[in-house]
Amino acid sequence: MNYRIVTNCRICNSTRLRKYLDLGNLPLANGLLNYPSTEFRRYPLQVLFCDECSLSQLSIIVDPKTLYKDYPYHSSVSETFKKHCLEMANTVKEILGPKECTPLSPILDIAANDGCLLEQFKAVGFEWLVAVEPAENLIKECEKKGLRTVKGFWNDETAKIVPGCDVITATNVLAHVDDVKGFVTNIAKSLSRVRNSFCVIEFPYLVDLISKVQFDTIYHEHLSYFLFKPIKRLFKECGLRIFRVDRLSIHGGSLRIYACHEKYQDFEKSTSSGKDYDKKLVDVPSEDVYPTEKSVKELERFEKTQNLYDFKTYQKFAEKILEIKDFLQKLLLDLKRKRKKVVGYGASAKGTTLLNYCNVDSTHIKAIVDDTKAKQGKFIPGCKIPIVSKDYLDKEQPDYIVLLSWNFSTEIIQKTLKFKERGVRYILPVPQVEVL
Ligand code: DWN
Repeated sequence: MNYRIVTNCRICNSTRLRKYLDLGNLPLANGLLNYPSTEFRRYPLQVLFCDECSLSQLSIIVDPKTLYKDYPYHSSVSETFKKHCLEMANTVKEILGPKECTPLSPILDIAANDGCLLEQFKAVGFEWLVAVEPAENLIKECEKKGLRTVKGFWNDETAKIVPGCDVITATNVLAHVDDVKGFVTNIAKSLSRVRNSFCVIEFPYLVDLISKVQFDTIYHEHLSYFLFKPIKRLFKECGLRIFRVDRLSIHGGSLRIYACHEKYQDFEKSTSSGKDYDKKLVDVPSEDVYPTEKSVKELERFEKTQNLYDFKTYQKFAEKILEIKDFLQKLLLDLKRKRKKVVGYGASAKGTTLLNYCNVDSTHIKAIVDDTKAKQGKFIPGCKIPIVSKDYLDKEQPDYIVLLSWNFSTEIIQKTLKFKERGVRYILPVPQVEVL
C-alpha cells in the first residue's frame, strides 16, 4: 500500500475529523497512461473537515515519490499564468524597495515546475535565482533556462543548501504537502537569517472552491484545502507573521500571502564607543520593516461571514456536486445520441477528477486537446480518453468543446476563436454545467 490514512489534522493535530465528501475510488490525476491498456491504480478520494481549526483535508496521503517523480504539468504553457508570474515578480521588487533589491538578492522558488515564475523574476532584473524541484523532467527544464537548481522536495536537507534568501516563493505547492509545519518552519529559518526578507505563498482559496463548486480541483495531489484561519495559525506557530494578503482570480480563486519572520537578526545601529567592532547582533522586530496591512484583518472579517467554519456548509456543497454529475451525464448522453462531435480542451488534473467521477469516457468525448508536448499521445487514466495536439480540431471540426481547464477559459476560447466563429459551442462544467 503506497498511501497512509490520515488520523490527525496536519495543522492542529485534532482527531475530530469528519468526512463531508466521497468521490469514490479515482486514479491519480496526473498519472497519464502511455497506452489505454497501461495498468493504473485507483485510490479513495474523500475530504474531511477538522472541527477544531476548519482545515479541509484528504483522508489519505499517497506517497509523494509516486506522484512527483515525473510530472507532466508545465506551468509555462499558459500565457495567463506567465502574466500572473510577471505581476508577482514586479510586486516583490516593489516591496523589497530599491535599497534591498539588487540583482544579487537571492530568490528561491519552491516547487519551481518548469521555471515559469523564476523566468519572470529574471525578466525584471533579478539574477540569483534558485529552483527547488523534485520532478526529474522539470528540473531539466529549469537547467535549460539557466536557473540554479536544487533537486528535491523542500525539507531539512534541501533547505540547508541555500541557507538564507531575500525572498522565498511557493505557488501551488503548500496544498500538496503533508508535513506543512516542517515546510513552513524551514522557510521561517531561512528568513530569520536575512534582514528584510519575506516569503510569498499562493494556494487555491477554499472560499472559491466551495462557492464556485470547483470540486474537480479535489484530487490526490491536493492534500489540504485552505481557509485563511488555519493558515494564519500555522504560520504563527512556525514563527512567521502574515503582513499582507491578496485575493486573486488565478486558478479559479487563490490567496497570496506575504509573510516575514517575527524578528530579524541585525547589528545594533549605534554603540557608546561608536566603534564597529563593539557592535552586537540584536533582534530587530520585523513590524518596523513590514507593518501588518489592513488586508489581513479585512480577509479575516470577510471569511467569518462565509459560514465555512460550519460543517453544514460542506454538506450542502456535496449535494451540489451530485447535480453537476447528473446534468453533465445527461448532456453528454444527449449529444452522443445526436452524433455530435465533442472534444475537451486542457488535459488538466482537474479533468481527470471530473471525467472519472462523472463516468465520462471516449464514447462521449473523443479526445482532449492539450498544448503540452509531454501530454500529447497519452491517455487520461480511468476514462482512457486520448490527449492530442490542437491540429486535431482542424481535422475533426468538433461541434462542442468541453472546457476542462475552466480556469483558463478566456485564453482557450481565444485560441479556438476560428472554431467558435464556425459555430462550436463551449461546455463549462462548473459552477454549474452551462453551454456557452
Ligand atoms: O496545483 C496544481 C495546479 C495549479 O496545476 C496541480 N496539482 C496541477 C495543475 O492542475 P491542473 O492540471 O488542473 O491545472 P491547469 O492549469 O488547469 O491545467 C491546464 C491544462 O491545460 C494544462 O495541461 C495545459 C493546458 N492548456 C493548454 O493546452 N493550452 C492550458 C492553456 C491555458 C492553453 O492555452
